[in-house]
Amino acid sequence: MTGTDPRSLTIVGAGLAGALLATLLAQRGWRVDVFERRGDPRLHGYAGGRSINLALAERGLHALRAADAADAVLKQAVMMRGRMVHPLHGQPQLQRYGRDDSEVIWSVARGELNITLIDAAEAAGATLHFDRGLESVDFDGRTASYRGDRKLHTHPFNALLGCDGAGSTLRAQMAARRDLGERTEWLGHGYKELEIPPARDGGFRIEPNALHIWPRGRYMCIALPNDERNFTVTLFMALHGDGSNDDPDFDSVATAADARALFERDFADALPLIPELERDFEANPIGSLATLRLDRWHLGGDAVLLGDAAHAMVPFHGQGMNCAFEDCVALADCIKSHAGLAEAFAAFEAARKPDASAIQDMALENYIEMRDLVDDPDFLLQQSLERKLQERHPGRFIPHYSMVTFMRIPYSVALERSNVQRAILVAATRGLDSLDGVDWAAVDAQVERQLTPLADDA
Ligand code: FAD
Ligand code: 8R5
Repeated sequence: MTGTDPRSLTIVGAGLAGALLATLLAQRGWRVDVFERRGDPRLHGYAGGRSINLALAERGLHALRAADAADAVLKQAVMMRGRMVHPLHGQPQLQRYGRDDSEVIWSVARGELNITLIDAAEAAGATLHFDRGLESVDFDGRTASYRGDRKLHTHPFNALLGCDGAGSTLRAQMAARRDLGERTEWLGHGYKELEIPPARDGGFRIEPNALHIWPRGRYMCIALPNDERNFTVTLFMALHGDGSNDDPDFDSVATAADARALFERDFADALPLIPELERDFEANPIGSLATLRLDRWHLGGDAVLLGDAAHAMVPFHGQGMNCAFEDCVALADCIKSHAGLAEAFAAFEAARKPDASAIQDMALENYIEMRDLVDDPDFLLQQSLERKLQERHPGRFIPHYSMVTFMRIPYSVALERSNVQRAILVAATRGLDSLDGVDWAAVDAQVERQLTPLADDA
């Protein structure tokens, strides 16, 4: 056991961030202990059991490359080239995310990904302690107590790195020492997971290489492919009605029969794909959605938070894990380049807080885009102009989605540039129904004036 050895670090949580951070730090010569509340997923299967998949993009992939884990993860991933938009009436249409198959996102199974990262952490020399849930921290005595095997286990620490997710116990323990300025902004919408199983012949029932979206205005369904040839469908809608419209909500769609009626009316092409709709709807809980903001992520050199524990976000940009992975690389770099941990944690917080806040805001905005705009003619015209301007101004005008998903420029820079670009797109297409009437000279001049070129390696 490492304890107060100044070359040792204690990570709380062996989820996605914890396991990756353990790998990066162990590779750099730190003695790393990781305490995880759940059992070892390699022995007991992944907690929850359901196959949940996540979209992995360039930021996350880059971090996995740093831990030499990218190839193992991509081997089990399904490529998603774009959004397959399923309108209420008419045929589904693929909207590509990028210019070609080098600009895609990847659907990965959370359980397999976590296991790959836990293996990498152990191979790099980290020590994992499963069935050990952090319960309390004595910052003065520099010990932490973990519950497991029906006992409390107390271990000394040099510093605690909080990767224990949105409901972080370490965050609560830090907050008891010092006000972290914590706010939770509830979205007021929830989600429910359903499943499209493989076809009778064992293949995929719908296009596998896409992220499917059924946009319905103020609510939607999405589906991500799994390498087992099934899809995880997620229904997002308001928790409660506000009386201003007839939209469904989780109060009024409460029973399995209500869910069937909703799908018959609004998701008719998806309904025959979900044979266990009733069972899924009754068995799976309603997930909640919120943005968590903190003023402070660290307590001197004693403890620091990262990933969901520091900045949980709504899921609509598919960036929670990608951002958490980017945090891991940033924190490992700060620890390497600063003499003391207090300085390292402060530098990490200063560098990453504006970026976390930017992706939190962009994730909220992307709900509107996904549920409402993806089949809106004005929005589609703005998107086609966005692509034209990318061709006309390479390295200068870069589509919003690409900056977030295919590049590693800071999220805060992506947000700032997206706002400038959106104003240009909206103004240039106002009143038009095709790009024929665009005043190219004026638009080109605006682009040149308002946007600086980005470096090639951004
Ligand atoms: P987690 O992965 O949640 O890990 C926290 C770990 O800490 C867990 O292992 C937990 O058991 C452990 N723990 C908790 N409390 C304690 C304690 N007291 N002591 C010890 N251990 C503890 N992000 C994307 O980028 N793309 C997506 O497509 C995407 N899809 C998602 C789909 C779903 C259904 C959900 C719920 C989230 C999705 N996300 C996605 C977000 C992503 O899952 C999170 O942002 C990411 O997992 C954050 O990593 P983390 O390590 O901070 O937290
Ligand atoms: N997370 C995602 C995107 C953006 C897709 C696009 C959106 C489910 C709980 Cl809602 C969502 C995206 O703009 O076309 N990329 O990846 C993942 C998403 O939801 C995940 C699966 C989810 C939390 C439930």
